[in-house]
Amino acid sequence: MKKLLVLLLSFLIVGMLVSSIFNMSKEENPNIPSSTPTAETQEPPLTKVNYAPIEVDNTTGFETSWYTGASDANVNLQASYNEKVINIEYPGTTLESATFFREGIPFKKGDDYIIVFDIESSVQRNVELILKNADSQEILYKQPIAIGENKQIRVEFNMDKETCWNGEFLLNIGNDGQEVTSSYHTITIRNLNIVNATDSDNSIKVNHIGYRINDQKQAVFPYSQGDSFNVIDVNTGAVVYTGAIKNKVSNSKTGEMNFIGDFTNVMTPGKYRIESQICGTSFEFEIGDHVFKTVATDLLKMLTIQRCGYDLSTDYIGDLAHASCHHTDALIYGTDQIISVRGGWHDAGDYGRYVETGVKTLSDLLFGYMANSAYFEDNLAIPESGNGISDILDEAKYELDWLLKMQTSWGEIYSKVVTPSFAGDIIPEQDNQQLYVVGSSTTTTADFVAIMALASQIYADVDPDFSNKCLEAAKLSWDYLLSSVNNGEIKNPEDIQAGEYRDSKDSDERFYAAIAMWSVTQDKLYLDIAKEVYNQDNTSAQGLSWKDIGGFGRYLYLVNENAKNDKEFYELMKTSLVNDANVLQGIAYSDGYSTALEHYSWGSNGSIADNGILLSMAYNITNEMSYRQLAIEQVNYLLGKNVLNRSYVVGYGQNSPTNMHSRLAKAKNTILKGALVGGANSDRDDALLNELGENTPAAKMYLDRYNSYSTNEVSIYWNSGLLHLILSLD
Ligand SMILES: [Ca+2]
Ligand SMILES: [Ca+2]
Ligand SMILES: [Ca+2]
Ligand SMILES: [Zn+2]
Repeated sequence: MKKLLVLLLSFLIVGMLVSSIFNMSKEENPNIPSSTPTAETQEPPLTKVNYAPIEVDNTTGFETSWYTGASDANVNLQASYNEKVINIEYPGTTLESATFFREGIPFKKGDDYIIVFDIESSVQRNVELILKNADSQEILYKQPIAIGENKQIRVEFNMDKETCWNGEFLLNIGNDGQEVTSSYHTITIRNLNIVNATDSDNSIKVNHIGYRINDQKQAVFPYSQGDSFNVIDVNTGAVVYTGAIKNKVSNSKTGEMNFIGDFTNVMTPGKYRIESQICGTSFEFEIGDHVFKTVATDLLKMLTIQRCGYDLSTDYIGDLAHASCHHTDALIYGTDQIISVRGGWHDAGDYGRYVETGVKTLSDLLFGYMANSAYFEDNLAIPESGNGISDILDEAKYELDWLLKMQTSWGEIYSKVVTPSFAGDIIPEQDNQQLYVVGSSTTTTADFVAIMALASQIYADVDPDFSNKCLEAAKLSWDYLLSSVNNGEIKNPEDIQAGEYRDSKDSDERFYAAIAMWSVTQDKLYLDIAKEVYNQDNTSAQGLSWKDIGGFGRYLYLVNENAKNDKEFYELMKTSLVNDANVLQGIAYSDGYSTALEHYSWGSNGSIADNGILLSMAYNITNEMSYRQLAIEQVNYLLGKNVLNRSYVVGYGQNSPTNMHSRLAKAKNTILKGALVGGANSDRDDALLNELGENTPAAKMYLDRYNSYSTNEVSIYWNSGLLHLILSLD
């Protein structure tokens, strides 16, 4: 009897309490939404783009983190992945008599959270949702909820207190003072998600620029509990496509779970964003035929900006306008001889000029032109626009003309033009140090032969005189090369601080040189030498980087109309290419972003572009569509579909670098628009990276800081790689 009286009394008190909270207007308690949304009501569009889900269910299917508690009540919990059924045998005397909770949720000061779950009860009743600091018991948020039939609860919460690492989600599910509550009933909770809406590292990842109409289109989601995503037309607000979030991939390179949403079927040109109830909203992007054209143009014009020894007015390069620089004669290191080596491109964030990287860059430009010669016309607003020649060939010729100056009278090629020390953060025309021509090697000599032979082929129609000049130069250096053995990598003298670009293996350069000579002359002698080089070192046909560059030779062979006449060597080259592509495919398939990179070292973005080029080459030779799709995914990575949700091309997409390591941009206090930065580097090659925690996943080892030169520098040969990739696909 006494117990019943206490019960009745507490029903009354709790009932009064609950009703007073319910009657409180939104103005009095801003934490209470004016209406509790249900699954049926349309959510207002989310305004934030970054959402990080907090793991509220473990992923093995066994529940470990959720509990029920009772003081004078009797409840038990049947929990499975994604569903918790609470049996309330006896509700106790107060709403607080029974609880359902989970601790260990971080609530960070200033961050916004979204909490979404479905709840139903076998009887109509009231419960109370509480977010609190489990250590201090301070209540952070409180909301009464009336439940019965299944409904969705959605709460938005801003953490305005000090960060609390042991936050708690709690429902008070004891006696709410209503008759019905005192009888046995169940409460079921499903699809519970707690999302940090401020965290920038976890959101829906898309290519920020866009997707071409017929390409595979995927977004990467950080989380899924069987939910779907919508593709929204930004202009009309209409949902144009709904798809499932699926294909969970555990990604060790990003430290995440990745889930994939495919919207390849959206093929109407327009501007879109992707939304999911749980993960929020992606950046906006385009679907269209020519989405990469503008970025490709600026990728090329970055090379114009890098021109050395040329007066570049604002007409051509805007804020980055600079006068002619480094045009004095250079001393040949260790001698008193001087030569004129004016011209060429500054390599990167520094003002050095290097044959190794120049030839890689030129290879990308000329192969890109071969793949897609109509892409750029004569109108890019560079100094040679309007001369009747495609501007990509004009830009390439600026470097080729410089390379010709690096040739000795006996055919050997000098390796670099540098100053004794790296310039400070000054504009190039203020760097008045003595110029030195340093070193020579068989790698740079073979590089020279390859690119001059290729240039002779490419310019034959547009500029026959130049084409002949290139071929003569190539032959002179070829003869020197044949009579020279590998003279090893070039190390800088002690009193020269410059990029080293050390390359101890010259078989790949020799292979490329021999194929390029064969390609332009069709003289079998060169092909025989290429085969000889390949037979001695079958890695000589691999690589698209400044160091290992033989892959350009391999592809140049495969696309030659006479290649198939030598069926055996053709198949050898084709198999070599396909094998390389299959290795990359394996790597890409184990990564939710389809990134074809195993190790994130210095210049990872350049490697990703190069690997994309290789996949694109494999597609062109085999017509195997999966290679092409993966090649496109490498473009997507570089333009924003990556763990950091960053476009790595300065000035393009959201969240692109603003503190790129470029002396010119720094001295001009502006950005180097159109430059691809080096990207994540798990080798910690600059001191700033030590600010990132010991366990930072490889693909997140990036800092948009000027002094993180090993992640945020620009270079001509990373730019050219992405440009070549786009040209090969577009
Ligand atoms: Ca032109
Ligand atoms: Ca090399
Ligand atoms: Ca090499
Ligand atoms: Zn210069």
